Order: sequence, then C-alpha cells, then structure tokens
Amino acid sequence: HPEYQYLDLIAYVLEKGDRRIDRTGVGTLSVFGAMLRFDLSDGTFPVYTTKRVYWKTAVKEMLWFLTGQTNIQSLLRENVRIWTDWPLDKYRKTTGEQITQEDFEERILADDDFARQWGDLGPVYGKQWRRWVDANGNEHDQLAGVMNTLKTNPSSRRMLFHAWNVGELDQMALSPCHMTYQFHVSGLDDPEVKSGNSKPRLSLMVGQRSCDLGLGNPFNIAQEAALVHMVAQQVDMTPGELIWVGGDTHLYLNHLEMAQTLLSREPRPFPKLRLTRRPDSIDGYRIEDFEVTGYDPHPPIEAPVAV
Ligand code: DHF
Ligand code: TMP
Repeated sequence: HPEYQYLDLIAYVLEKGDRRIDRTGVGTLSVFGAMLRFDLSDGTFPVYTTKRVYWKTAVKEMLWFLTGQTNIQSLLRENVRIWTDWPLDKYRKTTGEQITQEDFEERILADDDFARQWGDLGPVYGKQWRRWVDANGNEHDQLAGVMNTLKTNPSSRRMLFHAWNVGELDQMALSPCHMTYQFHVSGLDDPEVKSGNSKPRLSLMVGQRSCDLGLGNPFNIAQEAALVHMVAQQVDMTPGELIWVGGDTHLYLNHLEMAQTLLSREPRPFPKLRLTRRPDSIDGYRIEDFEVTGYDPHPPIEAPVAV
C-alpha cells in the first residue's frame, strides 16, 4: 500500500531523527531529505487512511491559493480555521488583548476593516502564484503561464511556479513551506496518445523545504493531488504521479504519541476522486465539484499545531 511510504518515513524519523529545538520552541525529531510518490491514475486520491484527514479543508485551502487571496477572512467564510493561529498570535502580541480564537474569527468575519488590518498573512502562496511582482513592478501570473505552456508546449521542462519570493519573505506571516510546483507531461510521443486513443499523463513534483509530518503532510499530499486532478482536467490530460520532496522533514515532540498510533494502524484503500463538472478555467473550481468515494479511514487524531 502506498501509504506505507508515509508510515515508513514516520518510523524512520522516530528511529534516526535528529532531536532539535525548532523556531516554535516545541522541539522536533528531524531528518533532511525525503521523497514520497503517489500514482494518481484512475482517479486515485491519496488521502491517508491511518487517521481521518479533513480532505475538504485541505482542498478548500488549495482553492484559496488558486484565487490569489491571502486574507484568512475568505478561508473563515468557508469555515476553514487552519490559518487563524498566526494572525491571532500577532494580534495578541501586538495589542496585549487576550481575545479567544472564536471572538477573533468572529471579528474577522464581521468587520472588513479589522480583517484588512489583522487577517492578512502577507504576500503568501496565492499572491506569489498569481501576482508575483518583478523588479519593474510588473505582475506575473505564474499559474496562468504554466497552464498556457501545458497547452502549447507540453514537453517543456520549464513548467513551474514558485513561492519563495526572496524580496517579500519578511512581509509573510510564515515563509512558504511548499515552494516549487513543477509539472511534467509523459507519453506525448506514444502512438496511442498521438492517435487520440489515450491521453498524455500529467505529473507534479512539489518541493517543500520544511514539513510537519503529523499535521501538515497529510493536508499537503491531498491538496497537491487535487491540484493535479484539476489541472489535468483543464488541459485534457490524465493524472500521472504526485512526487513530493521534503527538506527538513520532522515530527514535533508533542506528536510522538500520534505517530505511534498511526504506526499501529493498517492502511485501507485510498479513495477515488471524480470532478463532477468541468469549469471553464482553473479559476472556476468549487468544493462541490469534488466527489470522493471509498474513503473509510481510521478515527481522527487530534494534535496541537506548533505556532
Ligand atoms: N505550522 C506547523 N507547525 N505545522 C503545520 O502543519 C502548519 N500548517 C500550516 C501553517 N503552519 C503550520 C497550514 N496548514 C492544520 C493543517 C494544515 C495547516 C494548518 C493546520 C491542522 O491543524 N490540522 C488539524 C485540524 C484540521 C481542522 O481543524 O480542520 C488536523 O487534525 O488535521
Ligand atoms: P518553519 O517556517 O519554521 O519551517 O515552520 C513551518 C512549519 O509548518 C513546519 O513545521 C512545517 C509546517 N508546514 C507544513 O508542514 N505544511 C504546510 O503546508 C505549512 C504551511 C507549514
């Protein structure tokens, strides 16, 4: 089962990981350099099964990246609360007010001025993907560029977008974790593909500099797979592989019990994803378009996120 790649990586980090103090102060066990590969053919959707993964939340986060937005207000409107901790932390430290998460989210939703001032994460993923500003002040829609090259020159080795905008790192609430998204098309010269009997295969390799194996990785894998399914549908290809490459790949010390529980469980078959509608462009997807069948995970495991 492909999920053993994830479980084996967790076991490896537990056994060989370097114990270290990290930025958050929680501490981690960490290895440097890891790879996971998932076959996405026939609608396979690699949502881990050894705990329940809230794949809708993960896909909604991806859809939010695609819109180019960077304010948590639009996430909260979709009932996605995974990014609240960072603006909340900043608000508490700046104002000294011990507001609860619920009250903070309430205000972000109700008060646009408050949301503008306190809800923005800075020029994070969506901004860089859709509106990267160069030295001359020109904006670049990197995603549109990739979509265009996939349609006009799919054998290109230059189909990627990148979030690590060095000049704007200091304005971001958190430096990009998943950074390079490189696409690749195979099968272009197959006779079956040339005659139109089968479609070329679209693969994606994501480079991630820092990975929280317990919380972040299950989300990242699911949402990146969802992106391949969407892009493939748009350019009339079939999903190939998702290849995930991690730099500092770690388990937080307060996730070790979760890690043991995951290792004690047996993976179940991955679900299937079907896109029920073909929007006019990559900008047109909504969460209702994602139909997932056959997801029968083990129970959820709650774990604290290191801020
Ligand atoms: N910081 C750290 N330390 N780890 C992260 O994974 C992380 N991820 C970020 C921002 N900063 C981060 C953005 N993505 C959760 C999942 C993804 C995510 C942030 C948080 C999370 O808390 N997941 C829980 C709850 C899910 C829910 O409430 O819907 C989970 O059990 O999966
Ligand atoms: P860092 O910026 O000090 O590396 O901390 C970022 C933490 O967030 C780190 O534990 C990796 C984790 N992370 C993910 O694993 N996936 C994500 O998508 C995001 C945004 C963060």
